[in-house]
Amino acid sequence: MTIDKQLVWVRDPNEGFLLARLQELMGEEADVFPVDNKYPKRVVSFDDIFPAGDPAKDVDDNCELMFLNEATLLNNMLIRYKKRKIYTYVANILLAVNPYEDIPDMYSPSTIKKYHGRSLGELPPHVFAIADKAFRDMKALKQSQSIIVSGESGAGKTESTKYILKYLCELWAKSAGPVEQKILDANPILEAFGNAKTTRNNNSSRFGKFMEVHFNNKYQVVGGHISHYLLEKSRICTQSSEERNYHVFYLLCAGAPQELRAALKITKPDDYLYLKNGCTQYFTTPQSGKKISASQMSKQHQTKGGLRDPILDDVEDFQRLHLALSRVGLTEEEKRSVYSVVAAVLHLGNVEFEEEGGARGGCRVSPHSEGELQVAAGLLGVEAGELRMALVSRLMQSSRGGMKGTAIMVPLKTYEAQNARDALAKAVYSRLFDFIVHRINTSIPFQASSYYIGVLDIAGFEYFQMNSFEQFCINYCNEKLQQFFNERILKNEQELYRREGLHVPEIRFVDNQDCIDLIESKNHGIFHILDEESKLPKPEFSHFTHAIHKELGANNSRLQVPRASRLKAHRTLRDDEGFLLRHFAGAVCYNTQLMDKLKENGTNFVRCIKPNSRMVGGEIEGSLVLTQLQCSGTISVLALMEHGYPSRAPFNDLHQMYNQYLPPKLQSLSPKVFCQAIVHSFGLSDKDYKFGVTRVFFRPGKYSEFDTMMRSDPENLKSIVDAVLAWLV
Ligand code: AOV
Ligand code: MG
Repeated sequence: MTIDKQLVWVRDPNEGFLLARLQELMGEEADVFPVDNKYPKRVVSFDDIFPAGDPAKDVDDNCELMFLNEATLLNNMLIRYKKRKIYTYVANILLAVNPYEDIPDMYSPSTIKKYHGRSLGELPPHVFAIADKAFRDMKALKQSQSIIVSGESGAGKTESTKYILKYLCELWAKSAGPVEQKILDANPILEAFGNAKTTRNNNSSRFGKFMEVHFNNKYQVVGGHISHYLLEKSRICTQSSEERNYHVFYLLCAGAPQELRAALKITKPDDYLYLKNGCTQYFTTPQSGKKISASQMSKQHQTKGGLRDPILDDVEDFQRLHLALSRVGLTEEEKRSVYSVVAAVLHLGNVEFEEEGGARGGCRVSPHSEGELQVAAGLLGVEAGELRMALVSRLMQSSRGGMKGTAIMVPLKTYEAQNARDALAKAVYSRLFDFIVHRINTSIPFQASSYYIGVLDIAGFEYFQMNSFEQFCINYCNEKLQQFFNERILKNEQELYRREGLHVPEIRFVDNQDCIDLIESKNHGIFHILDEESKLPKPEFSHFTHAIHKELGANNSRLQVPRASRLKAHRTLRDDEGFLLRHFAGAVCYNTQLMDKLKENGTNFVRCIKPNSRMVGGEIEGSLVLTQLQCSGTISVLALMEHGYPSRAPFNDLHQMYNQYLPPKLQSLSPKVFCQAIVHSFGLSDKDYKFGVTRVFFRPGKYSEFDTMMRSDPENLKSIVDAVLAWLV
């Protein structure tokens, strides 16, 4: 059948969607001509064709699109990105596309002021608007709030988190007082010790954090607290090629003053085995954000060879770290101790072992690294002899008849001593990280807090060529967070509509509960099997993998045996070498005191999107963005919002919030009648709101119109009051 040549979006594997004209409909498919004639005409299934609306028009809230579907959502984001509008909403959820460049005035003090006290949707979408909403919800609902920032590695979570904290601290501080400054100072410190360059992000957070800003009953900032999760420890000893260890090691080697480096016996990064896998790649300076030329760098501090980065200013970053450590209250002596521990880890990494020979079959510290051992022991404040013994032998307690017997020293083989050394380095560094977070927390003054706003920023979903236990944990966290999002936004929302009798059509979404069960189920989850394996006298990779497939493999669509053909991005694995878990974001311990917190609080979501894999500004790849939108559940939310009511307020709350603006005569109405009266009189169309059993619901964007009117000039209010009075009569 030939039809009117309607403009449509058709799915395309590279671009996400292509604009095309419908040519002919044939059964389940249609013949289409892409508008851009560099693409050939094609036959496309109806499932992959979406109505286009006006493809040149962009909107702030995707729910305002004339046709609401994944193609129009993607198009809206792409055309906005090209205009440097990086933010959009899907109802109350903020989508933030990483601009990879500074956008003038985007986060300036004047922009902060502009967003103060304004409802979501009054001004262009912004991360500040979400921070302001969290604050206003905290006040109105008298409930602590969480802002959950998610997205894959490099999508912009940490930067967004910093802007949210900046907004909260700058706007509601009594004055620019000590609490706010300390919360802001925490970031360069945490990043120096907990961030590193990976192939996906030059300043990748290798730990998760939940930063709380506490408020008193007058809603002024009175305190702060940081919780941290899952620091990646393997990085301390090894990094993949093109990746680096934690920033602080390079700051110390290349940025610290000569006197300090001499005292710590620190030379250049290339001299340390733990830093050997450094990269040559270009990357922006993580902390100062400033680019400098190689010639600007002090020659004396430049690092050589594979580790040199022409635009990284280690000197300036070291100074920033030093200052921030002072500001959170570390004395000169304490700072010296912190640097000593960092240096000790490097020296420890250079301690090598060799077979001792003889009947005992043990090993000894190689004579050429004896000096390193001495320095490491000195910096850690332990006896070199004790450290040596601890590295090359293991204490074993014999037992007889349940009684403890004599302790004997068992010599270790070379590879065992290497493992012991690495385990010690990891333990020392991660304790140092704990200490630093603890010190930051104790330095933040804390008065009686009534509520808080917590911002969650965890390491994003990731997969590398080699994915270890730590990627598994990171991805598991992301999986849990996705489940929370599904629950809060998709399940609970639909349940609420049902309870309140709104008759909104049901939306299906990808439920990831089965994936979570696969990991954490008590008797046969992956964690359980791992736990069992670790209790065996001789745990083995192949045995563990076999157990996983045997216990869980049959008929489990989430679990697969990796095959070289399927694992383009992965190393080729033999069947006994691993397993492939299909995460929500594609085929590739959590703290429960956190999940509970999130469940208690009001939630606000920021979904960060990575625009391209080259990490450059101005470039956006449709299919990459589309995959992230699909995986993050955003498309499902869009479907829900096509008929849904994202803003809602209990009658009592609305009554409390607005009765101060209305004359006493109206204030005495019961909350429900009060709400009915003002909503009816306000002039919203019937489609824009619905009355449930306990609350009133608004279509996307409508509550903000309503709120703005209610709080705006008296003339508006007067006309509303007149209309209410007329309605009541
Ligand atoms: P992530 O936190 O989501 O990744 P980041 O917040 O570290 O990602 O962002 C990565 C890089 O993108 C930053 O270092 C900046 O160069 C740039 N960037 C991000 N947001 C902005 C912005 N709003 N304006 C300008 N540049 C930005 V990870 O921690 O790897 O999961 O684990
Ligand atoms: Mg990060």
